[in-house]
Amino acid sequence: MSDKTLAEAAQAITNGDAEKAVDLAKRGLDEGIEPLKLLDQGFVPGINEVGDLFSKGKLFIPMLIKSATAMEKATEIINAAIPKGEEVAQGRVVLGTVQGDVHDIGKTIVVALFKANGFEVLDLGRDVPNDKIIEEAEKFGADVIGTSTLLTTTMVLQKELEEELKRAGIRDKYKTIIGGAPVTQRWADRIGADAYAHDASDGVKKLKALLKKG
Ligand code: B1M
Repeated sequence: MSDKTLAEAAQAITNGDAEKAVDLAKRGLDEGIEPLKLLDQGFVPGINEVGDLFSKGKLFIPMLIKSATAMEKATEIINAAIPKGEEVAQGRVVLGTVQGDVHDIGKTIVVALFKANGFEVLDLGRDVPNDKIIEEAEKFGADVIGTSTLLTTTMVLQKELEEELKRAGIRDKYKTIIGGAPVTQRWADRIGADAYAHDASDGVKKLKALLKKG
């Protein structure tokens, strides 16, 4: 039963059918499918297929937007179903998608999972300038600054954030974590970020490790 729901979830995204995606998100949760499984094995393969078709020129912007809307609506329901973490004060994280980039579906999943694991998270949203990220981190008393980017053209903003923190003399106050589809461990090493995470669960692991080191 649940395999059928997962396959249908992917299909609803490739069809750009928001109503169906919402129904399937609810149905999947009712069937007892774990929220992350529902995303990773249901909806995410659907949006990845859309991305592949788009890059091959077999699908165009209006359909990309329809599929993205369906994905956003389904993700909203599933994120809300991720169990809320106990306030165990694991640490404070400021997180956003870098300036010039409006992709936020993955970032929002990361935020939900960080919160579920007891981290206090300030979600700055998408298209956020680096100076705003730093200003908010200072005000929030963050331990960690996280950035997401899905565009190769905006990855450089993650590098510039490292540089801005150094210039301001506050790089040592924070740990930094980066993610997003084109981002790699190699990029993290190159720009001097403290951690890279390939998905939301990996992000939680990396965050815990970062804060343990002190
Ligand atoms: Co666009 N888009 N898009 N898009 N889009 C990509 C990224 C692209 C790869 C598609 C393609 O060509 N195959 C391509 C980028 C190419 C490149 O840079 N090399 C692309 C393009 C070109 C564009 C536009 C330029 C198109 C245009 O207008 N001509 C435009 C850019 C606008 C802008 O930002 N300035 C654009 C617009 C859009 C939409 C608005 C329609 C929509 C976004 C809606 C939204 O986010 N609210 C959209 C979508 C949906 C996609 C694809 C299809 C799917 C992205 C997604 O949501 N994935 C994407 C193709 C793809 O990636 N396969 C594509 C699902 C999500 C769960 O995964 O975001 O990777 P992801 O997040 C994961 C991990 O990466 C990680 O954990 C998450 C959960 O597991 N992670 C972190 C992410 N952030 C993290 C942070 C961490 C840790 C882990 O710590 C801080």
